[in-house]
Amino acid sequence: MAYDVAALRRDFPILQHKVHGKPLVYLDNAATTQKPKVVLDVMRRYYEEENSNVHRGVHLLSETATKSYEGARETVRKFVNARSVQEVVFTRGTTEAINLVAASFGRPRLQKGDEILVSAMEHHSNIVPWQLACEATGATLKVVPITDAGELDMAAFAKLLTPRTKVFAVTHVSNALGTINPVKELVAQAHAKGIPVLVDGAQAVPHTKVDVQALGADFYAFSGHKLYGPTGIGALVAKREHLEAMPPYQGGGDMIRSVTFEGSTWNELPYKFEAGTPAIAEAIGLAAAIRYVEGVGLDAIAKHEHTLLEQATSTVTTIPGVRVVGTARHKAGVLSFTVDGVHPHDIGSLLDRDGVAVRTGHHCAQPVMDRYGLPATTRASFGLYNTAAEVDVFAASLAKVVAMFREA
Ligand code: C6P
Repeated sequence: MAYDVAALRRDFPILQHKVHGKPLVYLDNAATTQKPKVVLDVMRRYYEEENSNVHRGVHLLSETATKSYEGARETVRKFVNARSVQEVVFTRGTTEAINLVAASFGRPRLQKGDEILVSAMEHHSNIVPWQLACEATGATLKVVPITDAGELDMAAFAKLLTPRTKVFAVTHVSNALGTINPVKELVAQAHAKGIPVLVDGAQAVPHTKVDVQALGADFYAFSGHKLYGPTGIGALVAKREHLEAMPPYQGGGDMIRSVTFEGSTWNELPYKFEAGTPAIAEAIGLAAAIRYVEGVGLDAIAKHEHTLLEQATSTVTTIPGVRVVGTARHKAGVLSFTVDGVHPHDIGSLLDRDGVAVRTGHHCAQPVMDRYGLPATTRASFGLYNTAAEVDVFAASLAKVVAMFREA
């Protein structure tokens, strides 16, 4: 079946809105995606018809809410092909998932002389939690360098895997460069030396089919809001043997088996890691988003976004002074660029006047900017509902902005 982008756009109410009197051209999908009506409807219906706390009540509403919440977990499990629902921990998002692993898996295993290995293209969420773990334990953070094109330096990576390395944490897809990393190969190399691997999948799950068993990752983290789902929900998918060995991350209701003042014992997986009332409506919304994305088809989405990326790359590079940052062989729908003599914030503000939403700045990846000696870039990122006509509007607006600065 042909990819019917016009029909898909009708599923997203916000895309019918105008900004500054112009049709919205939303190219900030790497920051967060818009939500289809099915996600909004399912959350509204939950609050109107099922709202109740989960795992607690014997009354019908609580049982219904629990069923929906646990059903959402099964949807996530199937989506990434985890072995069991016990390996799917709901979190607030990627950031919380990585903090959980750094705190509960990292810290107890680390001591002075140990190393955590990350890459030079990580989001701050996959750097700072590890820095905190290093500070607390005396371990050291090591960094796999990247090439000028924005690919991992595989030779350096191989050398940096040593008996001191206790965890390798790497992004599946870079939010600042668009690079798709060869995760399966990275995991295989790390595992060959007995090193567990955390994969930050925040930018991967919306654009590519993820099979955690095939990848072999020990931990896989992602956020719902980049996957056309709500904010405040995401998942840590982790091998059961790790989760069993790890202490709880937070204490509170639902994560305990028994509590006395002398001590407490922990609930079974995955509840041991879900303290307090969870984001119930959001989990249900995430499941609806997953069903929606699967209905469209991840392969079709990836192909569509790749076409837009190629169109955008070839068009903007004809504009004088435009330089693409991140030219890896395998890229998701992220186009970061600079324009000689024009600050990205000026570009972003002027594009906005034409209705074009892009992100400017360091994209929460300051070390990437440092690697290329840049303070910031402009980033256009594509989603399943973007069109070739929108790419033309973006490119024409950018050409106008650049011409304006040239004349000034
Ligand atoms: N990147 C961007 O504009 P949270 O905030 O927990 O949902 O996701 C954090 C995160 C982790 N890893 C990667 C690769 C990411 O891209 C992000 C979020 C957004 O690029 C917001 S900073």
